Amino acid sequence: MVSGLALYGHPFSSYTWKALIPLYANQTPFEFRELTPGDAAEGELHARLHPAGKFPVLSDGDTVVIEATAIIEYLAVHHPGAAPLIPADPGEAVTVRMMDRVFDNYVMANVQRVVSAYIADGANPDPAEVESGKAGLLRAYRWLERWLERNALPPHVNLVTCAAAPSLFYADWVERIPADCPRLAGLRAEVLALPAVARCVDDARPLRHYFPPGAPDRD
Ligand SMILES: N[C@@H](CCC(=O)N[C@@H](CS)C(=O)NCC(=O)O)C(=O)O
Repeated sequence: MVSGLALYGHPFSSYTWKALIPLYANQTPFEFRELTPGDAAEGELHARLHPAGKFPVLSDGDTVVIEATAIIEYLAVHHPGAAPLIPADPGEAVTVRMMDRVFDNYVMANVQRVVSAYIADGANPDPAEVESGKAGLLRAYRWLERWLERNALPPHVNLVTCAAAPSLFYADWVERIPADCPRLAGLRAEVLALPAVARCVDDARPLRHYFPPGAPDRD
């Protein structure tokens, strides 16, 4: 067990970014425990920390927090900083939590569906999985475009930004945000410009060749 705050994850992992963004935004001191197959941290992850060996995982002394959303909620309560990760207003907090679920369940999940098909067979990914994932992304894009007609994200890091930034970053690589979703494309550009997000993007830049469907030459 590490004393103090430690985050287990990988610099190319979208959900690791989701937990890193609030830590960077609030300049919270922590140790990053990068997971490498076969190393001690990875062994600990599978043996003890996570029921499915997934990451990120936050440890804070004897406390272990899994699930990126719960990590952000935990940071908001126990390690608050300048960026208000969860709005103080209960009504606004409901919206923020709802949108966090939208980005995880309907954007990131569809990215993972396509990526998993390429991990299973890079040369011949299951076309049904790829098509379903891409169709799901387009549905989510159009829903988000309509939501953005009446709503906006705050110009600082909060729970929604943490979910939106990595999911939109990778989603656009899998299925480009179409021209009829200009608000969503604008939101992607805005969140990627936040310093905490740009740091994650830059740190992962040397690893792009690992992106299973192939990374485009942009961003
Ligand atoms: N619901 C989890 C999802 C975490 C997740 O899917 N993490 C991926 C990395 S981005 C992972 O652990 N992949 C390795 C695996 O599934 O074994 C969360 O929000 O933390």
